[in-house]
Amino acid sequence: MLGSAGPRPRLSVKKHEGMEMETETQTIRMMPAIEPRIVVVGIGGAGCNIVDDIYWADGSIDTVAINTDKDSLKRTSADRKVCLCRDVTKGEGAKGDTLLGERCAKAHMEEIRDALKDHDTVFIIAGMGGGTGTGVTPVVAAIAHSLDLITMTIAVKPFSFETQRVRVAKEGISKISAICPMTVIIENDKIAENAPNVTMDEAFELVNESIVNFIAEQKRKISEAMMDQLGMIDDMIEESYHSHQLPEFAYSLTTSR
Ligand SMILES: Nc1nc2c(ncn2[C@@H]2O[C@H](COP(=O)(O)OP(=O)(O)OP(=O)(O)O)[C@@H](O)[C@H]2O)c(=O)[nH]1
Ligand SMILES: [Mg+2]
Repeated sequence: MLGSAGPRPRLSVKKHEGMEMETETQTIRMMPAIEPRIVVVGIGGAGCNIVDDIYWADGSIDTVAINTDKDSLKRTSADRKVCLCRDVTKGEGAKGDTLLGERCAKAHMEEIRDALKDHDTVFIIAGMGGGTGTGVTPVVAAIAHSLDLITMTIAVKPFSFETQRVRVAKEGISKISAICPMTVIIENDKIAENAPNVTMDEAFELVNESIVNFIAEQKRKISEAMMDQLGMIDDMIEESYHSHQLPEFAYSLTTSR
């Protein structure tokens, strides 16, 4: 697997836990840690490589790997794996057949829905031009949409020398962006231009790393926005407390009675 030479220590992050702190006079209940419910779904070879990197980089993000290629899926580390139509693809991938990818995804819609539900935000990541990433991604984006999740798709465009795949990728990207307005296109070519002397695998690693960093940044922004909102809620509650907007049978401790 690219960028994963043997198991690395996984950062452990406490999920949604409150904490009690003892003082001399009282026990104070601290605010629970704010963790947005983010799930990253990697589809096909490229998507699964990137999800594997995210799995090892941040234990607080849920990861789902979806593939028609069972060996590739076996090598991928993720919280949840969805193997698509092993009987149909013999577990050997969709081999560039986007319609086959789409059909396989439609046969596993319930399993995919189950992996996405209970989250607020989903990032869908896939390389374009092959059968799995291109065929499955629109189905996953439509499921995310039906669940009302905040959805961003990150579609990786193949190198321009992968001529046949470039055409397929173009069609895939327009289909995906019609379903998911927040679609980000990452061009493998651009990275190769900026780092001209790298091998293809090294270029993949550079792109993958930049996507992992992008997701980390998005997570930080979402957490900050949630903290801000929590601050607003806190202020609002405090204001009603001090302005005596209480039910008539109640009283506030600051009210002089
Ligand atoms: N950035 C990046 N791009 C990749 C990586 N692996 C493959 N790609 C690109 O993604 C395109 C699609 O390849 P895959 O993701 O392997 O294809 P797939 O979706 O598995 O499709 P099938 O194998 O046909 O079922 C390729 O043409 C490459 O340009 C990767 O690890 N990182
Ligand atoms: Mg594949």
